[in-house]
Amino acid sequence: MNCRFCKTPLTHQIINLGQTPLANGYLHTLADAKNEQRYPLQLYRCGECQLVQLEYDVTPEQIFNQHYAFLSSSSATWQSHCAAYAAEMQQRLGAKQVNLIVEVGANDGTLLGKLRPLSTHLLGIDPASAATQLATAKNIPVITDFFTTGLAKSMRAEGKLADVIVANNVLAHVPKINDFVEGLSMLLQPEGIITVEFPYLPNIIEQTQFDTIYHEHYFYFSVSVLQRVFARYGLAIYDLQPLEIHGGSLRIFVKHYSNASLALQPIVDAYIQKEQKAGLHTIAYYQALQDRAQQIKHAFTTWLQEVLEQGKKVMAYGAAAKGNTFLNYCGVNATQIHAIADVTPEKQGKFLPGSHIPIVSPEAIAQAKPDYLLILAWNYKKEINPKLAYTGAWGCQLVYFIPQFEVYQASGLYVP
Ligand code: DWN
Repeated sequence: MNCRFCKTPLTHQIINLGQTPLANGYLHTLADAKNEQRYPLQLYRCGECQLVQLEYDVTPEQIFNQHYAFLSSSSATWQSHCAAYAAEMQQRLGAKQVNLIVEVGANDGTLLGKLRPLSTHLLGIDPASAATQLATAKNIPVITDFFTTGLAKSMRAEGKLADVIVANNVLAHVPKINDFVEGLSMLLQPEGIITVEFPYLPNIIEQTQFDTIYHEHYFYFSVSVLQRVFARYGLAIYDLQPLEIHGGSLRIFVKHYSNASLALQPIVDAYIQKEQKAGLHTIAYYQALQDRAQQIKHAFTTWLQEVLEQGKKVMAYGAAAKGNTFLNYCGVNATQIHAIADVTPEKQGKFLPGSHIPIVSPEAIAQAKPDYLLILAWNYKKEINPKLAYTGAWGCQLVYFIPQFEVYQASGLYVP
């Protein structure tokens, strides 16, 4: 595979997570397992432009289709994150409404719905039809398709240039990054703003968040690399904000270089200097990730075997895509974890990809009374721990393995 940005052959493998099914490819029935495809999940760094990316391309059409299961509305944390984004943009845009806000990767319209007061027109673009149907039901105009330069050109020809383009948690999901960023540049008004959010690469490496690696995440970004990608299309990162969401993300703000109001904030250069000092441009920086992931795998599988031999019952909670990377890398299945609870109605009754663990509603927890709940949506700990406090009534313990092994008495008390 060649680098998707600069076309240099990829030679530096960072971590190999084996052959895994699509992390959001939930099975409707166990019979579907016979058709389940597995693909190489290997992370590489381009030795030329430093872009960190998957070595193998599962096509977006195979991922973002009518079966794509992620929904933005699935957690209160994400909903409040979207509300905070709307408040931030309100402050940056001022009281006057803009004409058009476009969200690429609009999913079910959760975020666009919160931006209604900021713009006279909204438009969502997303290829996942199950999600865009929910956006349409909220009276949000959507185009159920991939965002490309072709779509940007046709919108430009119709005079539909965007004052704001929201590309939060989508740039990392697009293998044709050059076409995508060129399209953003084409669609953006001369004075417009683009925002992009993504899990920040140093957090993934330094906190061993290897479960964030899955086939729909083609890229893992640093500020230094993204600045170069945007510069190729006359765009510049001029401001950024660190975010807690998804284990530690960044929100970057981008304008045309030619934009007279462009003012580079010191924080951008500070991050670039910090990345240089940490050595993100060196092989050594990434070297220990595979070992640390292996250590977490060993700790988890040893713990699981011990508690099962003691006759304990283990359930999981939070059927997140990242949880499937974790379970499949650890080789765990439904003979060990007999069910996973999840609040998302569209996931209940289905089965996890690879492990084939059945997904049940949270109500099933009180019936099963597990001794342990393995929390796979660890990035939502603050929301989940209080929600599961009731399981302390029968002594249940909440177990986390990423970013490190932690056990909580379900009443929220940390068990050292
Ligand atoms: O890039 C992406 C990020 C933004 O979100 C997508 N590729 C997919 C997704 O990542 P994820 O799959 O790791 O996170 P989710 O999809 O938000 O997974 C969380 C799961 O946990 C959902 O299925 C909902 C569930 N959940 C729950 O059952 N109880 C979540 C919370 C907070 C809860 O209290």
